[in-house]
Amino acid sequence: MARRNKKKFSAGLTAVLSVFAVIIGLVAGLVLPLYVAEAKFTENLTTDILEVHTETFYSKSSESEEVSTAAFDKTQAEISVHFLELGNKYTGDCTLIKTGDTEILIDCGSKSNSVPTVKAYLDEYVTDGKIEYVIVTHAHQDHYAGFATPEKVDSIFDLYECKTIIDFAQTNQKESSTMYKNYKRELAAEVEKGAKHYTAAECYNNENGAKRVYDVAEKTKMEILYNKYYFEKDGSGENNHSVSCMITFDDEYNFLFTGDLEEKGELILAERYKTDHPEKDFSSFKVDLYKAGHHGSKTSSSAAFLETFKPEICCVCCCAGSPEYTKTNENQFPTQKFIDNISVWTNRVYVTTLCVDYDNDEFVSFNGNIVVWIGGGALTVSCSNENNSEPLYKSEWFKANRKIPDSWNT
Ligand SMILES: [Ca+2]
Ligand SMILES: [Zn+2]
Repeated sequence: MARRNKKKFSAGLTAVLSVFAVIIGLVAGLVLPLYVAEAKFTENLTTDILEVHTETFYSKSSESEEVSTAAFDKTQAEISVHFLELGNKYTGDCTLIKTGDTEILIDCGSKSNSVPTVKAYLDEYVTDGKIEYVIVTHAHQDHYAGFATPEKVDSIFDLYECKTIIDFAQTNQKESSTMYKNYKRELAAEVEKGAKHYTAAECYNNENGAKRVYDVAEKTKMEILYNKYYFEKDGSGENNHSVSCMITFDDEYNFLFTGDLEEKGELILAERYKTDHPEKDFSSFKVDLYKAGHHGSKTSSSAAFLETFKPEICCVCCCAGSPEYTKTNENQFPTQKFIDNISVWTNRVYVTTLCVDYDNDEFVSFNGNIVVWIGGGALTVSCSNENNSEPLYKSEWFKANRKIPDSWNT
């Protein structure tokens, strides 16, 4: 009896389950594709609609002034550009670009004691232990300290297998400078282990195995841009020796990095970029992302340079409002001049770190680690500081320390 009942129950259950299976099949077969199509369609709509989903995207086709607030989703990112905080009160650059298993690391400042902070971040992304491309823009501590550590301190070259290293072709550093000697030693050791090393001058000239344009990944190109100061020293300082590059994703998105290049270098770069690219229409050509030259200094991001590249998003690597270089408030990074110049093109300006009390070593995240990434056909800015993912002009620091430019005042 019990057995029969059970069998009867089982037969009934099987029938019910079969009906469910048919329904689930129908849902999976018919409704889900519609849902997915709808989701894909929605991604292409304006940001107003996407706000319903609590995420806002900036997409190429959108004219909206909305800024993104979505969290970084590395499983969705086809390419991501990361501007890192450096674990101390000092301004410096360190940018990671990742697409697939390929990473490009541009610079590693601000001090040798930033290396553990940078390593903790990189380890999340450099999952194969190999950094395919390293660019060292120029021989200033806030850009190359992480490569130029004392012998007993691990450098980036000690920590990762760096495959291709592209660095500055000129420097005013003396051979006797401790940090420069450290750099040469660490670089030579990495080359000894198999790294390829080229200067930006060799890259631009396609010499000695170096390339001007690298196909770094399936959809990603990296072009080393012209700089007169790869070929002759700039006696006025190190900044104009900076290696500059344009990274292009999917023939559509352009990311521009110019190290600490200053106005005279910028103008030469912009003019040569136009003659090197006769196929581009510079009345409409834009870069989607520009790392503010020289940390938002008043001597970089010059008006004519920006007019060539028309940045849509700008990230500033600095400890904002720090007296590290000057006591004059308006000339502290990001400077008033920089803000006035960039404001002509965009109000989407983000800043990594904020100085609180320089003398007492106090600093906090401004936007924190900033990630600009492409996934699902949209370009999104994500900030590690959950309390501030807004652009600079909305911040209390900005309101207290900078004059709002006319073009941001609408
Ligand atoms: Ca890798
Ligand atoms: Zn710098």
